[in-house]
Amino acid sequence: MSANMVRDAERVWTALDGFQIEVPSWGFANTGTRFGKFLQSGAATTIDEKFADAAQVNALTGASPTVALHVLWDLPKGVADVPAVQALEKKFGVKSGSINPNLFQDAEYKYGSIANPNPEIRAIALDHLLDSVEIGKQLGSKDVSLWIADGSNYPGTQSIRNRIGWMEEVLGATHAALAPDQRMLVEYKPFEPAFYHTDIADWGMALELSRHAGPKAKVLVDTGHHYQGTNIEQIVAWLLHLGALGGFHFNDRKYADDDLTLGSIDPYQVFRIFHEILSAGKDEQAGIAFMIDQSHNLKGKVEAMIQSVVTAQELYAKAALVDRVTLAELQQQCRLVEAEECFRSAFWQDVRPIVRDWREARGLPADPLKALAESGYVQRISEERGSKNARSVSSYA
Ligand code: LRH
Ligand code: MN
Repeated sequence: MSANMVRDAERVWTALDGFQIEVPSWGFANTGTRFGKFLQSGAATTIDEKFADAAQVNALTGASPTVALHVLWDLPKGVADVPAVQALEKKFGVKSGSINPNLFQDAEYKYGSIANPNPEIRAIALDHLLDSVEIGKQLGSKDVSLWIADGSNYPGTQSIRNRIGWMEEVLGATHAALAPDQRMLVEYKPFEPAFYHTDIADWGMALELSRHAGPKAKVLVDTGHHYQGTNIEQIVAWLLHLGALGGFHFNDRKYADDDLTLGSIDPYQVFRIFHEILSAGKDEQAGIAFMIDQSHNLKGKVEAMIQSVVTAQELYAKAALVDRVTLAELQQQCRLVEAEECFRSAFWQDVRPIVRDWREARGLPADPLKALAESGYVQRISEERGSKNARSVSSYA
């Protein structure tokens, strides 16, 4: 093995030993679009099944020890469901990760939740946020991750200014309820389900709202929540510079918030984001939450989740191979082509053999997807869950 190969292996192994990415419970459930759902017999419908699938992904990849929970989908009885979730954590050996409130599906949120003109509705939304904070406290979860779908569909129908003030009030009260080691992550999204204005539409709005809320509020970057052509890694660089980057929802897209599997359309995008992260100080890197946020409408859900974790590991490993010392010199001297080649050559490098060796050295299967196929896990859950899933509705409306 050449000295370069030994150096590369060390860099990749060190990077992978520190890399974890959270999987979303809803990524294992039957999801669809407004045009329908293609039910899968093996899909998870109960929180038990979601923990079982998350544990399978972690067992085969060694990189996803936590599962993100959506409160109304996973803890419909709120705090009362905490003991049951704690029992599942013990049974399956994966911890509850970020707590995601649901402020978008209930009828009373038609004109918004925390930005709704009606103070009673805002109070209901705040209650749900405070429940979510309490659930996080009892489960020992660090992050309460907020996506606010609020907005409007027609110009002139809502006061954008008033809504900012209402959001600040509710987010301030939510921040005040956080435990010392808890954080709230503010996610932005330019549109959908609102199609004229969205109250938290971009990183600037999320940044100002999190700053106004307090020091435990940070910005969450969902890679699918940007207009075409947006330079996402530049937003990441800014948020790092401002100490405001809380974490990511990774997925991929060709058009809008398509929630496709990570790296399936533009893997170079994820590589460029990881490069910004790995170029940051160790303390800055420490607080950044990596999470997957996808809905697997066509692919097998457990396969797609394993494929996404493996792809994230490979792209993180590639980013770890960038010779950042040489790159900094070339950038400083504006030696453009050499700098680009220094940067890009890491992306072109096939890290899969090194990653396979790392897996085996860590007692993990060299090829997680192959191991899943050989385990018969998907066949087993399809048989166990098939009849129940067959009864669930496929139409969206
Ligand atoms: C909104 C979003 C948000 C989740 C939801 C499942 O598009 O990205 O993070 O709550 O997807
Ligand atoms: Mn998201």
